[in-house]
Amino acid sequence: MHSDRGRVAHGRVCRAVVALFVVTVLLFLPRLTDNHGSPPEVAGGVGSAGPSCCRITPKIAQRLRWGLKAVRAPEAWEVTQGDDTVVVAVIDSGIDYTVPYLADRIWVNSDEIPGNGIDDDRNGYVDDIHGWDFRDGDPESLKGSPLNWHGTFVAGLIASAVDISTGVGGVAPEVRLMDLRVLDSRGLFYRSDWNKIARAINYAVDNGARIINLSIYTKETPPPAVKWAIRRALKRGVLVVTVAGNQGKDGVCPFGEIPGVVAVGAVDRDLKPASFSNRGPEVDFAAPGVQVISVIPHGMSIASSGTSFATAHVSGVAALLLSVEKHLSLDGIFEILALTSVDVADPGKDAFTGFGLVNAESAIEALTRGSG
Ligand SMILES: [Ca+2]
Ligand SMILES: [Ca+2]
Ligand SMILES: [Ca+2]
Ligand SMILES: [Ca+2]
Repeated sequence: MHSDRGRVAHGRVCRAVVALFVVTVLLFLPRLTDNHGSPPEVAGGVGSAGPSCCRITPKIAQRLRWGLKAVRAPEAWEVTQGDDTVVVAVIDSGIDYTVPYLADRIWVNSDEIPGNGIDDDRNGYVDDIHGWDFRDGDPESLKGSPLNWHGTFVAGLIASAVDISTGVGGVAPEVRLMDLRVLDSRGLFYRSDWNKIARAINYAVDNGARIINLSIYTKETPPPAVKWAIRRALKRGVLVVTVAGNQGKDGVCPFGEIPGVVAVGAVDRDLKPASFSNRGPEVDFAAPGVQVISVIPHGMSIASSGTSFATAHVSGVAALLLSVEKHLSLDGIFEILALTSVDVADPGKDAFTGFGLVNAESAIEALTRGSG
């Protein structure tokens, strides 16, 4: 009996040791196989300073709703809140479109039957009903690895429903959002991910997006495949909007150095350039990027800061313009935005804010005057 019990106990210990060994190997295996033992090199990620305020009372909301007011979105809504045929691709960390504010805003690929395992529209992606998760290599941001909050927040600033009590509201609440996830659960991407970004850009262009919102920073010059994809997007008349960057330094992030890409700096509610906002001759416009409100996965609203969020405001204003005039060229969009922006910071075009703070009301007015 005693020796039997001893053998049983010994067996249990052995099994526990073996199990521990297996778990340890499984935990470290992915790291060991990535880049032959060294951790993958971070090439970029979310363009934000992180969430900073997590409980929004109506009073705070009223104060923080300054972003929509500053770009004169409510005035522009008298003409248009956006058209559901205008699609903005959000290349980011994925969108939680089950958040009620975003539920009806997600783009639906009507040529694709979801969940049947067939690439019905033969675009190379099986069951891509709202976009594609290039991070996981699956059709769905909400399944697989957990979402970083950033993409949902950006999507909300572009097109969420407007809710006065929480301060949440997108600049163009009736346009559609294409969800192209490239960032991981930490909001990062790695050197080995550049081709995912190139493919996401190509997907946006090939599947009908008019605007690509690229609220991600990169530490290094994008490789030729990405530059080629961006140039192709621009040639096809797809507006590419990106961050100035959040390092508070001279020189914008490399996406913004590519000719034709719109680079956006951040201002605060006094319309002063944010201290973190990078500057340079490539900065085209400024928009609200300090303590702006939007939603995060599971539906909570928070306030956060970064040129990512300024970028989303400019995408929203451009989406309103395209909602009024679908055949507007990229030069046309740029010209209207430049002519109607409100001069802030140093007089005239300046390195922090470019042509100035985008103004949806004046832009729509100029467009309807021009085409009427
Ligand atoms: Ca497909
Ligand atoms: Ca299908
Ligand atoms: Ca996934
Ligand atoms: Ca200025």
